[in-house]
Amino acid sequence: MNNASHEEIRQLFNHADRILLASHVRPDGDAIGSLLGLGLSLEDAGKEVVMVLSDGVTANFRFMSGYEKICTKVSDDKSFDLVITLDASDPERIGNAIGNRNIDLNIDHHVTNLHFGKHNLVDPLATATSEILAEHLESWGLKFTKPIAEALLTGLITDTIGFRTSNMSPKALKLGAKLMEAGANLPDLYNKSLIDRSYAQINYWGYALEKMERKDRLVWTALTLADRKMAGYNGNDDADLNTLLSSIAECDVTVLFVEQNNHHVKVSWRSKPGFNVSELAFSFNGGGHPAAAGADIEGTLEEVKKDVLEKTTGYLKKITKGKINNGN
Ligand SMILES: [Mn+2]
Repeated sequence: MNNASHEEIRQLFNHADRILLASHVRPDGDAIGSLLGLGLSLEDAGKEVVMVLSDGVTANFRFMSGYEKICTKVSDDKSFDLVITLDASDPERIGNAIGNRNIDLNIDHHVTNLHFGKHNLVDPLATATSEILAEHLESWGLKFTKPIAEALLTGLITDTIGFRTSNMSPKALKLGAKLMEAGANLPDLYNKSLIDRSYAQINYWGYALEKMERKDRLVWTALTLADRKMAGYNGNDDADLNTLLSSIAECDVTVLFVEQNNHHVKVSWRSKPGFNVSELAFSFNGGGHPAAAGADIEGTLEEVKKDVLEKTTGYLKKITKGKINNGN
């Protein structure tokens, strides 16, 4: 599956006036950062740009300049010369934000990406979609300004949880430095995107932590709709509880169930090095990275929990057995 050349991408941008950009549901820092990074740079190049996220910008990322330009839906009768998705491994991840438009350019770093665009730029070695943009924006004829550098550095910081995920590379660190040189303030963005939390968010964690369970080296818990209501938490995301769960030393894999409206559950897996939870997510039509993956699964919380825990336990048994057989 071939990637588009940088010259091809430059030509796509040159020949388009009206450009639609979208990223995934329950947006994280990289979804918002890559969307704003590319969107604002195309706007600076004189293009008419529409940026869309079907869930909008979560409250904790509203420090990013230009976020208010992001809308939640584009009317079906509006036409565009170019439709771009960012940080989405699968068109379903975009939600209903762009209707059934064809996707011209798919820029992403998930190893499970389905290469669904007419043109694709997928780099699974990149730590973030924002990293791909930081590396190539200039070769596409676009420029960095301070807000663009801030958006991309936020994406890089959040997807690497502060430059510490196992896929971290010298290249990502160098591109981080390049973004700092373009005006982004690392400590400030680090604090705003990874450290600052709301009272409701921590309170929401409390409900899930009370229910946390453990079997061998597997830990799991759930955030229910009732918990969300009681804690007064506004988002439908994991409230970054995954970061806390993955810090538990005694486990290899953690699973978090986030109950959504309309009979479906968002499931996310986190794993230690040596495990690949993206395979598990993929088997539930989800996707992600070896150490962090997720899927949206139809069913009640109890049904989904049973199915997911069964498959995850089976996967862990298979891997552990393989490790023993290999003598390591
Ligand atoms: Mn990402």
